[in-house]
Amino acid sequence: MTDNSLLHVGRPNLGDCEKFLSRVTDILDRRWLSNNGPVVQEFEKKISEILDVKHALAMCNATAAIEIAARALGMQGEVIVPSYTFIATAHALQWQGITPVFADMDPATHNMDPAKIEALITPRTTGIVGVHVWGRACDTEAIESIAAKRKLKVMYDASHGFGCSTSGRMLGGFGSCEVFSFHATKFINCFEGGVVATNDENLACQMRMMTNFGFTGYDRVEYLGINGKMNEICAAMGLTNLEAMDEIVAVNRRNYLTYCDELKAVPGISMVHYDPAERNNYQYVAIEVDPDACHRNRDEIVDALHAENIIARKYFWPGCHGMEPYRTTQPHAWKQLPETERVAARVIVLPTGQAVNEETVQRVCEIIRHAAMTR
Ligand code: T4K
Repeated sequence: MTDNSLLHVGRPNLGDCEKFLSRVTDILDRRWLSNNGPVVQEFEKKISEILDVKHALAMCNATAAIEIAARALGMQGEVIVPSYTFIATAHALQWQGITPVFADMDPATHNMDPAKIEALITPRTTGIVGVHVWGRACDTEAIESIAAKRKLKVMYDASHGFGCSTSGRMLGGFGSCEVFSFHATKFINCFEGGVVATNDENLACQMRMMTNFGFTGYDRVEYLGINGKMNEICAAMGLTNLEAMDEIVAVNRRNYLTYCDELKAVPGISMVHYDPAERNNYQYVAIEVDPDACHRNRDEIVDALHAENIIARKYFWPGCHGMEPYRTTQPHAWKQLPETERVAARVIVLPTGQAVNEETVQRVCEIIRHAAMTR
């Protein structure tokens, strides 16, 4: 797992380690380690400024944050989500006793296709959770217009989308709230962490209390709460990494452009592109393998990469609907998800971030080119 000869997808990006360690020393000196400490407050303030939202609530991870947000929004019964997402989106809902109902993707964007949503709405539907896959915004306008018409709640799993924009507006302020992940593998990490961003004062207040057992005062509990708090060390890591945000984007962008250049002439391989007119974090380099145009299929190319110690990933294959418990509880879901089934079997996510330089990208692409063009 920690073998440095392996090139992983998701190698953490790091800011100035000395700065982080000095923050840790301050935390230890202060003996204030958790429960809305000063570093968490500073982290929340920075995040709300970057996202241009009124409230940013730091939490222990994005999965717990989705659970808290869904519960605070009163989501229950059925909620529509894409199947093409990390399993946490669906699990967070199911863990709250909510049935995730899977909508198919638009193959052009890898995001939930709004045209597929209405047919899935039943009297039990209470909400929609959109996901900004790879940090590319899902169609917030279409989703929110369906939700308004059908009186549904909307929130977004923006786990991939920190620092990204749509139509020039930062992700974070759409729907009732948006949840970001600051897991080790994300563009900016807190070791583990999540943030809920919202402009809704009441919702923010309620989620803040729920994150701290429902306490509203020393001896007063007003909500069924949970412990969803972020600790001071995680916030210190987040603050330190935020200071390196521009540098990390520049490295990711350079890697992405090198991948684009190196792979552009390989038959059957296409890049998932980022719109240069938007702000992007370029944290995911995803390619699609067209088995009809390429000598090898996706799995064979991944095997070729793994054989050379490059641990490329098949995110998010086979889609949530193909994983338990949904595979058993919703055995016919796949019939409504032809694009998810097709595209999920084609995608490879390649290594990027600070652990990867142009030379490494060239080596990865040479292996792909060789595998794709020979039999
Ligand atoms: N919603 C979406 C759309 C998400 O993508 C995620 C998380 C969530 C919700 C939930 O967010 P959190 O609750 O985690 O905040 C990894 C991450 O664990 C997961 O957070 C992330 N999505 C997902 C896309 O990737 P796995 O199952 O692939 O993890 P694993 O252990 O295989 O690690 C991925 C790669 O990263 C490995 O090749 C090794 C490398 N790695 C990992 C860690 C932790 C390192 O090099 N260093 C490290 O410290 O899920």
